[in-house]
Amino acid sequence: MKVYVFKSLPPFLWGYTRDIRAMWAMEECGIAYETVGLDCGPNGLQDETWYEPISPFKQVPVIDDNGYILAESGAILLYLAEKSGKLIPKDLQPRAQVYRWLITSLNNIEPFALPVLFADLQGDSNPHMKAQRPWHVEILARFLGPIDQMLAKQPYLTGNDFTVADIILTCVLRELRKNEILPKYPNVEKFRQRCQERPAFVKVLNAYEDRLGIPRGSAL
Ligand SMILES: N[C@@H](CCC(=O)N[C@@H](CS)C(=O)NCC(=O)O)C(=O)O
Repeated sequence: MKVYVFKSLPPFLWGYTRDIRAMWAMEECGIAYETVGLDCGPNGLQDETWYEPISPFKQVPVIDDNGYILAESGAILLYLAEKSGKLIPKDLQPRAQVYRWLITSLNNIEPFALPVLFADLQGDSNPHMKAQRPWHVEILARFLGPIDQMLAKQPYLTGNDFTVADIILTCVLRELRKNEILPKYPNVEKFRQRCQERPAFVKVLNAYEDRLGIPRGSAL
């Protein structure tokens, strides 16, 4: 399988990009893959016209499974899990809980985590984002508080088994990994660390840093 990923990035984006999600899931599912590297220019990937038939929005990640093209990190992870029969239960009801937590991560948490990250990265140069930061942090509390209580009782989002929903939530939480928010939710932070200690994540992050030509640990 091919996966379209970044091979160059400005430093402020190191470790935040969504190509990590796809590669991490492929490693966990035991799917052999080769990467196709793209350079992130001043306009992101928007000038890469050749890439438009593969990704209409000109974004990564995209996978190419023997000519079958799929974009969107959440859809890609569900496809990889269902194709391999790993990281997702077989029965409908427990499987639907994986959909639920994957969608919660992308649809409830990430829409507020990302503006906080942008506020932190852009600082005074973006007063609009900076002014909205406290409100975004307040909304995040609505989600992270109950998840913290849940993760006090179980290691992963749906219980004892690691699933693709845990990959997505970990990567969304990584958008907050350098600010003051996660230490307020110790079980959430322990969950993030636990997931990041998995050999598949460590392998993917090392390869990510090597591909970008940046020092080991700089995208962690
Ligand atoms: N909802 C999409 C978002 C993809 C996305 O925003 N990718 C970013 C990197 S993390 C990208 O390719 N940016 C380059 C650009 O937009 O020009 C997903 O989850 O896959």
